[in-house]
Amino acid sequence: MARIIDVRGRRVWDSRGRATVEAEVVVGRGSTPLAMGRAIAPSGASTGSGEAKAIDAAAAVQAINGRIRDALKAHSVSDQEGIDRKMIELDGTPDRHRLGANALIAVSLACAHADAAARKVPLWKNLAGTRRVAMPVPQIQIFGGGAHARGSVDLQDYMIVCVGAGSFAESLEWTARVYAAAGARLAKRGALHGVADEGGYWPAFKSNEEPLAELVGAIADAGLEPGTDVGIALDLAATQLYRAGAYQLALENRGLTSGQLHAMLMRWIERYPIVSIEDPFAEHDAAAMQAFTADAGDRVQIVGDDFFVTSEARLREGIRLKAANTVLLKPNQVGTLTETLACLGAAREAGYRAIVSARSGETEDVSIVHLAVGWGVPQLKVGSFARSERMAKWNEGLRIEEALGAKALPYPARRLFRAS
Ligand code: 2PG
Ligand code: MG
Repeated sequence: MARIIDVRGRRVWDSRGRATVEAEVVVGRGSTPLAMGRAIAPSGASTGSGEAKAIDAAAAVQAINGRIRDALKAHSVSDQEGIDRKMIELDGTPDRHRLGANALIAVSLACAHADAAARKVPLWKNLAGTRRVAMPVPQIQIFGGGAHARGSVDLQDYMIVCVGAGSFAESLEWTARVYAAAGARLAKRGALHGVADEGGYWPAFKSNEEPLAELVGAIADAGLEPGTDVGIALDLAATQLYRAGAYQLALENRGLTSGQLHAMLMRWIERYPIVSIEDPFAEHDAAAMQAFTADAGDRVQIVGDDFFVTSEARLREGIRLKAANTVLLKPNQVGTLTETLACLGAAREAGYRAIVSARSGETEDVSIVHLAVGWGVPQLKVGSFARSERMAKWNEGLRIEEALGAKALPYPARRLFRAS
């Protein structure tokens, strides 16, 4: 059994040029090093108030090199739950602000990598064990707005889901075509202004609905059938829109009540091939989530991100209320892999869907792809189809799909999104 010999932290930089924390966990038998695992904490821009709190990167490094290292030395690296519990106890705060959720997630993930490395298997395989797994279906951003592109469209993510694709690789092939077509359309009207935080085109539009029509146009330009081949997924990140008692659409100079926003989204579902809507209402607006789920939940996936913040307790409350039908899993929102898995377990028990997601502040770390595959989560969201912190993850998915080969379970896109 491999035990933890050393844990070290390092201050590194993320895709927004902000400091973050990397952890390395060295494991061995006796004092002889056998393997090392490494992971970097991501960070969000549109964060839910219920998220575990990241602390200053330098302080997180200090916590790793001090209290966390002391607590984890000699611990069995295969005991992920014990490792995570130990860090949670050591932190002792409900929002993990003493040691920092960034310190915790970096170490938690680095331990998972070290365990896999000691067994000489990829992380996804170590997590899957003897279970057969499928490749996850990507949600890929084409236009980025909201908190990731200040002063542009109000909605945060306009994404596509290749609902008719037969494999992960084919989903990426189609996405490349749609992404290029969307860029060409913007260029044609002189509105190509670079990309937002997650690599989606910087959205130069006059309304929040216009990007939907543009997406349909881009899908068709790419030679694909809107709805049949490629559907649309939205993340409103609506907590960010809520000010002074209304959902503010600054671009359109108007504020909407929950009821008006509900009506607008219902209209959009009628008009466009929308298959998934994330955070359609603010994190506190459970009544609106409930009403929307009752109306639209049998037609589209309704995803809670800020609404659930990967918290098992918040998800269980949402399940009780029948609010949303899908949970977004972001390990750094809660702090450890064990807590993320607990949230996934609660979702599965209740028949809720799950999506593993990266953050808007990312790095070359590709752990998230391994988690989705290894845990058998059928969907993955890591931003757009540009910038290497995003492409590194899509490319890692291609490697895993190749390694899985014929042993993979059927690719779940059509089962999830198209009634056959
Ligand atoms: C989200 C994420 C990723 P952030 O809201 O789903 O798109 O953004 O990491 O800024 O919370
Ligand atoms: Mg979100």
